[in-house]
Amino acid sequence: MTQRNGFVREIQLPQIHDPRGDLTFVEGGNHIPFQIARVYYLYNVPVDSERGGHAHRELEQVVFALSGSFRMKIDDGTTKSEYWLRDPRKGLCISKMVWREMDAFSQGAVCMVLASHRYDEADYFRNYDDFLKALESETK
Ligand code: T46
Repeated sequence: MTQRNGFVREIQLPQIHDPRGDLTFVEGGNHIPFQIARVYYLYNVPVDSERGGHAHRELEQVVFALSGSFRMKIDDGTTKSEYWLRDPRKGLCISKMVWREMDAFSQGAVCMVLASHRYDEADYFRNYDDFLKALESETK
């Protein structure tokens, strides 16, 4: 773990360097701060695509660029930040209640996500104002 910024932190995975090709591994219960319930990946992403645009009530995730690069824009309701993912050894761990948007995909980019829960549409805030209202009610 290399860096913290509120609700987001970077996770550095090991790399086994080898002239035959590099190898990186992820161990549940070791590198990832939650039990992995789901893995999904984005591929065949058009370079002008914009994804995300939502927050999650409970879900935590670690996002990797396995190939190529893209930008993640992060908003915890108070602070906005940007992360460029381009190293398959480095994941971005995103807590619950964080608004995220993704863009600037390079040609052939592959994004892999390790998630703490199975897919549940009811876990999403897809409306930014609803997300802000929920944050406000949490702090009351
Ligand atoms: C995030 C970024 C990186 C499923 O049926 N199962 C799944 O596991 C997922 C993730 C999605 N879906 C369905 C739900 C929607 O009908 O696939 C469609 C697109 O899903 P979503 O709007 O979540 O896709 P993205 O790429 O905009 O966002 C996803 C994650 O939800 C999000 O948390 O950080 O990838």
